[in-house]
Amino acid sequence: MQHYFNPMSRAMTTLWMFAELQVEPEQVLVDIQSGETATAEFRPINPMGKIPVLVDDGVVVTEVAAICAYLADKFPEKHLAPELGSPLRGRYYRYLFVPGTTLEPMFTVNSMGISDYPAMSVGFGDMERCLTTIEEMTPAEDWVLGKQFTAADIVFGGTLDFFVQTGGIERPSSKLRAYVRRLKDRLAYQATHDPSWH
Ligand SMILES: N[C@@H](CCC(=O)N[C@@H](CS)C(=O)NCC(=O)O)C(=O)O
Repeated sequence: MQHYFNPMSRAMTTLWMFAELQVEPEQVLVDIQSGETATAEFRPINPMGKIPVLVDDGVVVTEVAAICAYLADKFPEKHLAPELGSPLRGRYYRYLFVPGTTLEPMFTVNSMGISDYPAMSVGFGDMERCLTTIEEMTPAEDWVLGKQFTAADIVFGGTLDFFVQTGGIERPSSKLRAYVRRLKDRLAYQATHDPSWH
């Protein structure tokens, strides 16, 4: 497996996923600052010119959430996903998908100072709804599926960690701060993140 990554990117989340699995892929460092994602070598791998990318036996997987979900299913013995067919799978998917499809676009638009958009038709609605959803979805104890830590915590929790760290969430609740603290206390988080984030 090749993992195309850069430490100053969303690929930190997939790096963390590998650390939780205790699996070591071949790491391919992509210099996004110098435009390596736009080269003739990289674009055929991901026409979006984005990292992270996972290549597993010739199969290309892009998107943080898809890579984490793929890896959790590839290594079922690590128990980073609820079993196939379990009703918990619905909750698991919700936490995997809501960050990239709904929260990230809202926080990006907000950081650009754009407020003139049709809340009814854009997928993210508005900031008030996103913050209420985050608060409702944040677990008061343990992890998003209860006692079992899963890839959904890496994707959803990792996104909240980033929003808090970068000021996107200006006033995180004590419940949210405690959840992020639990994530940061994990050895695999600490092994993959710069100490200034711990
Ligand atoms: N939707 C993608 C976003 C990936 C993304 O935006 N990656 C950025 C780094 S954080 C990137 O590769 N930028 C390089 C570029 O656009 O040239 C995902 O979830 O993986």
